[in-house]
Formats: sequence, structure tokens, C-alpha cells
Amino acid sequence: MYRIGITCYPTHGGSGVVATELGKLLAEKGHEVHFITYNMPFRLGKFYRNICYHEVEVNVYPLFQYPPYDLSLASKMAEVAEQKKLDLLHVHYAVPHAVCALLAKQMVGDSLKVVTTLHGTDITVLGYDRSLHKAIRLGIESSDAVTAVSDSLIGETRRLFHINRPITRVYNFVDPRVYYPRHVDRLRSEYASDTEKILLHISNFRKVKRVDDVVKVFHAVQSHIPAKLLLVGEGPEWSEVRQQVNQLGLEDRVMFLGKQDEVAQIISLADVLLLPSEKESFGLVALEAMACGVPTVASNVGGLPEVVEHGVTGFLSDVGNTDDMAANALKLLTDRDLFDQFRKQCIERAHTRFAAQKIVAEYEAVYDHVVAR
Ligand code: GMT
Repeated sequence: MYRIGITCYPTHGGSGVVATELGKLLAEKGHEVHFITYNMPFRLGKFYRNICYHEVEVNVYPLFQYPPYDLSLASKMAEVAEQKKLDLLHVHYAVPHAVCALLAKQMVGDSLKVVTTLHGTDITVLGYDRSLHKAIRLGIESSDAVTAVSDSLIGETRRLFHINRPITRVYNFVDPRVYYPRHVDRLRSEYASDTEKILLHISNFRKVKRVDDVVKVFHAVQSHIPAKLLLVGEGPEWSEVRQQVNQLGLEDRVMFLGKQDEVAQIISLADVLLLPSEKESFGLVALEAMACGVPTVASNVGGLPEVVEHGVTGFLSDVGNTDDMAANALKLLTDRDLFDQFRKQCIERAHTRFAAQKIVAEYEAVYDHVVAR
């Protein structure tokens, strides 16, 4: 059993969800887990005997224009590592977390190992801030082990950062005790009638998610069959999307549900998930939907083809090809046999290939490797 420090962004977002769920499952297996973050991870939920939360406090000094968060985090990591005799720090993102963990390792000594998981965000960050290139590269090159959430992300990391070191692919996972088709008949009737289909999109409404394409797809679908669209999440594009919905006269067919934590329940309301992103290193929500028996209509980018099997658990189209996406959604929504077959295949694939138990064991194998070295 290991003593593990975990650092992630504890807010809504796939990497925070994965890091938090991983911590909980590791604790269930008997490991001692210490979250070192600036806020309580949002899905931590109930009390666990062997999970501790260590808050990173950032003081504001009149002398500094910017509070030194990264240094506070590195110092906190070192303090917790020493006090709790941590074997390793498992950090999510190369910047700033891997770089902070490497600093902590210098403060504490070489016996503290650093495992870095890449979620794709480092690459997105690089897209708008080239000045971080060297810092991201250092974080990846100098970690004791690096994992990435898809083969596509490994390829992109190698291409952009000219990195040859081993990177282990460890897919994201779902806990089958949480993600399964829920009985939501009563709740469903509050959103749609029996004759209406429900389409769903969940994201942080960043431009990269192309939520405007979600609305375009829905606009086409509802002109053929009675349907409703549920939009879950909030973010920078939210107002634009609202305006688009109004301009298309879809106000009474599109429901904005804001940020939600209990997504398994909401996903179970839906017939199809729409994920037309510009970029997606994995697409955790497509996996969550799959586990609840909901097929995904998505774009054919990044790690999405590794998650959504075209013609088996959903359909993939070129980015921006909303006509094709609408046609695919209609295929699923108008052919009961096809839908039932996809639904079965979704549950089966999510609960085998992406089962939490299997993936957590893959992370433990990475830990075994670095600690034994
Ligand atoms: O997609 C986002 O905006 C959030 C971001 C994150 O860092 O949480 O998601 C990234 O990590 C998720 C968990 O591994 C992946 O499922 C998402 O595909 C990935 N986002 C992108 O690559 C854009």
C-alpha cells in the first residue's frame, strides 16, 4: 500500500473528476490518499478514513503583483510529503502541477516519486501561450512516470514537445456503481412527453466544445421528430448559445440546467449525447453516457474515436459537419432496434474496457514501477 499525494484542479472538469474518483478508489483499496489542492475536490462527497485534504493557501503580499501560487503549492507538497511520508505525488497536468511536484521533490529528496498524468490541457494551454513550452516540456521529461488519457494525446505530446521518453496510456474510467442506466421515468416526464426524444450536451461551454454546433444539430433533428435538448454546464460561450437558441425560436425546446453534480441521473434522462468538440483528448462525458446506455454523436477528433466506436456505441463526423451529425442522431432516434443494440453495446463496452477496477490497477502498476526503481 502506498501513501499518495494527489494534485489536480478541483473544479468542474474531466481531469478534476478523474483525479478525485481515482483518489477515492485508491483509498477503498487501502492506500492512504492526500489531496493537495486550493479547494476541496468537488466530487469528494462522503468521509473516507484514509483520505485527507490539505488546502494550499496563497497569501497576498502588497510587494508582489501576482500571488506566488505555484511556490505555495510546491512548499505544501513538500510539507505534506515529509509529514505524511508520502511515496509519491500523482499530479494532473504538467503545468503547473508537475513542475511544482518536481520542486517539492528537490526540497524533500529523491525518494519522493512524481507521476504526471496528461489530460490534453497542457497542449491547449500551449496553443495560446508558447512561453510555457519549456516549462511543460520540463514537467513531462523530468517526472518519474508519465501517463496520458489516450493514444491520440501521446502522439500529440510527442509531436508538439519532441519527447521520446515512455508515456503510458491509461484511459479514463467510470465507476459502474455510479454510472449505470438509472430509473428516471418520473423525472423524465418533467422534461419531455412520452413521444419526445431527449438530446443532451454537457460541457464547460468553452469555445473548443462548439456548443453552437450542438444547437445546430438539435435544430435539424427537431424539424423531423419531436425532441427536447438539455444543456448542462456553464462557461464563456453560455450567453452566445442562449442568444442562438432564441434566434432560432427554440426557447421552449431547449433547457439550460446550469452546473450539475449528479450527472448519472441527468444522463439517464437522455436518448443521445452530443459532443461535437473541436478538440478532445478523451471526452469523459461520452464515457459516462456510454456507461448509462446513452450513445454519443461526436466529432472525429483527438481521443474521441478511442472512446466512441463508430457504428457501435455512437457515430463520429468531421468537425463542424452538423448535417451529418443530425442525420446520425436521427438514425438512432428513429430506429428502435438500432438504438437498443447501441445501448447494449454502450453498457457492455463502458463496463469492461473502461471499468474503474481495471484502470485503477493500471495506475497501481505505474506506482509499483516508479517506487521499485
Ligand atoms: O475539456 C475541458 O475543457 C476540461 C479538461 C480538463 O482538464 O479537465 O478536459 C480534458 O481532460 C479530460 C479528462 O481526461 C478529457 O476527457 C477531455 O477530453 C480533455 N479536454 C480536452 O482535451 C479539450
